[in-house]
Amino acid sequence: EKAKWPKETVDLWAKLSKKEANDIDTIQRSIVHHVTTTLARAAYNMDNFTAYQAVALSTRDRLISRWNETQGQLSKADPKRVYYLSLEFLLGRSMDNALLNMGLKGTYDKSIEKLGFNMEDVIESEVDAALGNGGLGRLAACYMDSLATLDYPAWGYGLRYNYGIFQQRIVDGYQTEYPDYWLNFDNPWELPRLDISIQIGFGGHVQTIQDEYGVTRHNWVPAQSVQAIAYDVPIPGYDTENCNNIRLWRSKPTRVFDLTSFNEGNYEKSVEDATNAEKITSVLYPNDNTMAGKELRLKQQYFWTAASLHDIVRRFKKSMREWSDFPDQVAIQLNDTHPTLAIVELQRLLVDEEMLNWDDAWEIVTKTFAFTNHTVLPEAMEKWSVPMFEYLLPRHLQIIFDINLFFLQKVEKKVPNDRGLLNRMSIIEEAQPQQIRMAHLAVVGSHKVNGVAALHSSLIKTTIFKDFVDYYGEEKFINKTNGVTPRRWLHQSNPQLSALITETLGSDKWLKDLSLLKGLAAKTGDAAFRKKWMAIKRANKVRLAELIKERCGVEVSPDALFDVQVKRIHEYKRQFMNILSVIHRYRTIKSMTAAQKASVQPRVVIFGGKAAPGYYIAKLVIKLINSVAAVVNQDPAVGDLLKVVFIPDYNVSVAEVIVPASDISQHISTAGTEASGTSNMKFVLNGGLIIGTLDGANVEILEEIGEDNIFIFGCMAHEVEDLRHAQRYRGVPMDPALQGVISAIEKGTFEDPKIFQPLISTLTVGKDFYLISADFASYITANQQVDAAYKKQDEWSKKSILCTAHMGKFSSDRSVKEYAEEIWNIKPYSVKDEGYM
Ligand code: KOT
Repeated sequence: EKAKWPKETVDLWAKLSKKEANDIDTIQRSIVHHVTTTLARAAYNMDNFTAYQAVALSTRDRLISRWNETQGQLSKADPKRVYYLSLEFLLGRSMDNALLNMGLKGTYDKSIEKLGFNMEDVIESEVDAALGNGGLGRLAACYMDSLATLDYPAWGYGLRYNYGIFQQRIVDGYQTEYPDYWLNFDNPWELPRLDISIQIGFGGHVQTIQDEYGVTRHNWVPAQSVQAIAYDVPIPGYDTENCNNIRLWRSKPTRVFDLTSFNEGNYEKSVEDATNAEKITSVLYPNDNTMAGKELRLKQQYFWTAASLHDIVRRFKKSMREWSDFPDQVAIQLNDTHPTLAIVELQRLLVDEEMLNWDDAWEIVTKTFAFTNHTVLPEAMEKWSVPMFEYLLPRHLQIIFDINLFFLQKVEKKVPNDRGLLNRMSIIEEAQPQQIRMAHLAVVGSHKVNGVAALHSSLIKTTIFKDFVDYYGEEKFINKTNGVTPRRWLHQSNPQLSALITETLGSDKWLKDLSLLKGLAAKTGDAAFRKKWMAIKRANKVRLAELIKERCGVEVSPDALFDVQVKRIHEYKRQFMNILSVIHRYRTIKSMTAAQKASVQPRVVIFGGKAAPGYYIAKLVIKLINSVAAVVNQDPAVGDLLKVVFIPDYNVSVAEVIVPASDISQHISTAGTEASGTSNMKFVLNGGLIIGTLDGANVEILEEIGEDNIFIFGCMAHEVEDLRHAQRYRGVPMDPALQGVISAIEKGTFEDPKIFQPLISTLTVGKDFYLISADFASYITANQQVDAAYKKQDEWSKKSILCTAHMGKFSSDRSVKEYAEEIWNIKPYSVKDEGYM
């Protein structure tokens, strides 16, 4: 104990644990030290990867100092914290981000340059942390950046998957999946906390007992248990000493359990149990916006929520407060329904283990939790079959049935004699077998429910949660429009533009107050500024052209219009409609005379994105894109007027190259299907224009940047139902241009047309669920407007500047502040720089 140490020992510790200095000499020494000791390499025998490892370790030392200081000061002050529970954290690379956020990038640049390395090459050696599918996981990462930057006391909780989202390679035009071996080399961005280990039970039975006061108590006796081991990932804020934490859990066999079988001589069983335990955190489910319904996924969800809650409760108990104070110390945000079991687990801990009565416990639970909904797609709604659930979590099932019973009793009291209503609102769906509706459970167990863009938040109130709005009232259902972090998505990914903005605005304050970008609007009339602005865009396009050459083997001109659609491949996102319009463009060019061709705006159409491995139609879309690319790119009649590329293995670090280089990007989901979208924000922030439907956050982007700076087309959300009906029952014919395109595919213009028949079938009149035919004509027109606008480069450059200037709203700082003030009721706590660990 420190208190017992003599003064000289205390002083010695204080002296030696002073933070590292950050001058070039100290940093160079720390890098070389890591090369020669930690990595055991000779300083003269190094490649870029070794340099990366050493720089990463040196950066990590500085991160850990801040992390320690922050967590130490927060433990003492013990303010209310928010816990962000997410099955996905799509962090991407860490080194560049950590150096920029800690203000050390410049010094490290110089330090390693003198050691014979170039920072950009070294950065390229880092593998992405890809523990997420797409928008939902990347949103969690942006929110962690903003929470730390704004000094909010916040922890993320997730799973440490051995394999993140699969690697995509294109073989003969088809997607093939390869495992993501991201942990093959040591991961310097995590701190293993082997001392923090929690037992998690599964299966077994429930004992019912009368306690000494005659009260019925339930005691769950699990049949198996696994260990959860903590791995901590430091998240440094930008321009602050604060450094938050994401705690990721890894599953390990329980030693006790393992040894029982082993000692009984049943070695095979002991090894099998061990393997089954490790399986829980072995792989991220690769489905975006669909529910797989697999037992292992349910195990992941319980393993993660139980470990996290145990940790949160243990931390709360250290403060010796009353249980009723729990919601004043703890806010828990549920990132979609994936962590909804946390609601049930907290109720179980309070009632079964802490002996609170049901109602008091339930009040604590509902005051603690809030729930974010990210999708209205029916195939994404989580439901768990009751028999499977009962087998894994028998006590939790009882609690869910009780929560449902008490809830439906209250509904019945408010609205008597409405069986239909009770059926619709029940947490249990009466199917064969019965199903647990996780979204209903999440709504009932939370005090606030939010959607992720204005349109989406109002849609959920009239569709999936309508009955709940009638019952609870409007105030429980709110909007929190998504945002993105300008640190990664402008400052880091587009350093030249960031520098120009800082120079123009006279300071870099905009990086923490994005509304300041509006100061750029005054510069649209400044021809010299416009020239600089467009030169940076061109440099970014040159860089992307190099990546395309390297990954696709296709040469593209940086003077063409770069047209980008990068996101998960899904029918509702309509990459299919995009490639159909590209075929239309190809056919149009082919039919032109040389004179006509002279006025065509050259375009490079860039696709990227992964399809869920079991999503047949989505994978066919990838094949079609590659087949079209193969024909178009080698057609001398087209030349540079049209190029098509599919960039394989789209991920965060590839996005950092693509986003700053886009002239126009496509956000063209059927209205009402894309909850928000977040890449739309990143593109516009980087001065890229967008073409899109009135869907998700596009609606609010239009509001901010004005209709002159965005290309909107297609039907509106409220028209979708009628259009589908008309198509189905009044046989509205297919759009003629679309018909022409389909005929071209069927004639074999792009490989054997048989391959694409299942795709084409989705457009059959009456079956075109995503309304490609209904929107096709207006889509083609909007694309022509893009071409015409791009030809007027001066006007285009003004639009581009105004796009960036008006994106202030879409910083994740704004989103996070709203959550903190309107849902979590937490306040910033700024760590004091005391210079000691
Ligand atoms: C659903 C189930 C499993 C995995 C992911 C999902 C999911 C992802 N649901 N919604 N999303 C996306 O979330 C983003 C962040 O809010 C939105 O911008 C996007 O529109 C959603 O599709």
